[in-house]
Amino acid sequence: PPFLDAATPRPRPAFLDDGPHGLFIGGRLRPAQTQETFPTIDPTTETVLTAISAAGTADVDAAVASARAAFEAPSWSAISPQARSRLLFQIADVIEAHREELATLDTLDMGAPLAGSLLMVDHAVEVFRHYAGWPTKIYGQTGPGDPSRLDYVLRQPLGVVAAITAWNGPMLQTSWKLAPALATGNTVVLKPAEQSPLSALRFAALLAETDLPAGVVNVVTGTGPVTGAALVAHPGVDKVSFTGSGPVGKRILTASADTLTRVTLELGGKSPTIVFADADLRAAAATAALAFCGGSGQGCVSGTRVLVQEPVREQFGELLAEELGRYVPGDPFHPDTVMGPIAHREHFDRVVSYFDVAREDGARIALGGRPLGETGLFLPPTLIENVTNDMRIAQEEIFGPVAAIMSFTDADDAVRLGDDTVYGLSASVWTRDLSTAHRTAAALRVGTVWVNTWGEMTSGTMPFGGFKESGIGREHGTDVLDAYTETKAVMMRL
Ligand code: TXE
Repeated sequence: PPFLDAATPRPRPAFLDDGPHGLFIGGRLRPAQTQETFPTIDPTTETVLTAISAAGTADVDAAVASARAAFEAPSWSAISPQARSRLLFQIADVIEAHREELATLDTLDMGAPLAGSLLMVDHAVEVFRHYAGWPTKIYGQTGPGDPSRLDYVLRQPLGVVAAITAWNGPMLQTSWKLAPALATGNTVVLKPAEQSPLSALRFAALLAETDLPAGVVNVVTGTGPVTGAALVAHPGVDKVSFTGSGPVGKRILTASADTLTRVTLELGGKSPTIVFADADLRAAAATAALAFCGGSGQGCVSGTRVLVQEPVREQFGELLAEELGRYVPGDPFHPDTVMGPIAHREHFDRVVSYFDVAREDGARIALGGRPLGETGLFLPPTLIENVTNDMRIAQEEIFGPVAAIMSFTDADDAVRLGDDTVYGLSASVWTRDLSTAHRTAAALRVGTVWVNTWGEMTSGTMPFGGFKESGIGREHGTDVLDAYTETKAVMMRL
């Protein structure tokens, strides 16, 4: 498919022209008090989609105050678990009813192929339905206390949650943060990434049509250093749940020290795809290609280091090259497109800069390695050889369709190499040997291991997060209940 296909209609949801695209505070969309806006840009055409309000400190204050008031109001704090559950099902239904519009907004905003954005929106629906089941299943405990006392443990919401998301999966991340926070009884101020804020604002407008009390969810748009930083430092925020880069994650953790705000961080990765010689090599090659080209490689779990056991290194390289041929970047609205543009210009330039880094370090670009087309931010799949694991391209998160291919000798060597980065988010292991699979999965210091597959997501049943510098805490699973609640010990003398 061409980069911008004249025959493919470019939808323009009416919402885009409904401006001003204000903040969502107290159940209403309203312009920022700053009166300032910033443009959001379509990476396929590099044209401005619309103007978005830029929230300042006073706006963040208003959003946090709104979330606090909603948290304390009986309409949220005193509702039954069943009623809270029904509200979450209602949110899922409203997303589902607008799935095409929300997916279209994400594709316009950050360039993912429309089919991929639809999958993400459908996933968001499932996530809200998953968490709709939790309010009625969160139990406290009784303690084994002195018989003359009744000891029990209450599990209570934290209060106001600041949810800060990145641009690479807007609706997915919105659901991952909001659904568990609301299921456990918190209220939320969401700050979407400035590069892709549209679906969060449309979602907010849709929430106003549900029975969710005003102020339970608020949305502030703006840049990280202004809006995000004001939110993180706000004394009225009880918890920050952040998805984004390592440096910002560390800054948030440092800032939280003053107020001891609870923090969950979901940061980046440099995840290995580990292919043992006994694996189904064709399936492994197809998935290894998907693992770093899907979403144009802009995924925290992207498999950007392909580690292949020595005897099959050559054969696997050929199979992988063949599979990479399927990832021709193109117009994300074209039905045949499997890979869209890079999400925004600054990031595109950063990814491109790594091609020189690779060459300077003595690696060889075997495939791809240069921008495509004149308009739009398109990059081809790029495979880099002659790499040693200490090179920058093997250590730093590039976040584009770029992978380094290396070889290993045995399972110990695979684990050593796989773990040899500051990150520990995920790994994909390919083998037909059960012992090798289980031993390698147990040994790797990562939060998720996929065996003979990659990138599979659950609606929220499995914990997700990173070891080492890939983050702190977990989203989903049962861990997430701890992440959004406090326990309270009550001891009563009888
Ligand atoms: O992230 P930032 P960017 C990695 C990936 C990417 C790099 C940079 O390698 O190339 O990070 O991406 C908000 N206080 N990941 O620049 O800046 C910001 O507004 C509070 C991996 O987009 O971390 C946005 O909403 N908030 C990752 C969010 O943080 C601040 C996904 C992420 O922006 C802030 C994205 C501040 N001081 C990038 N500064 C993953 N885990 O998947 C920024 N923000």
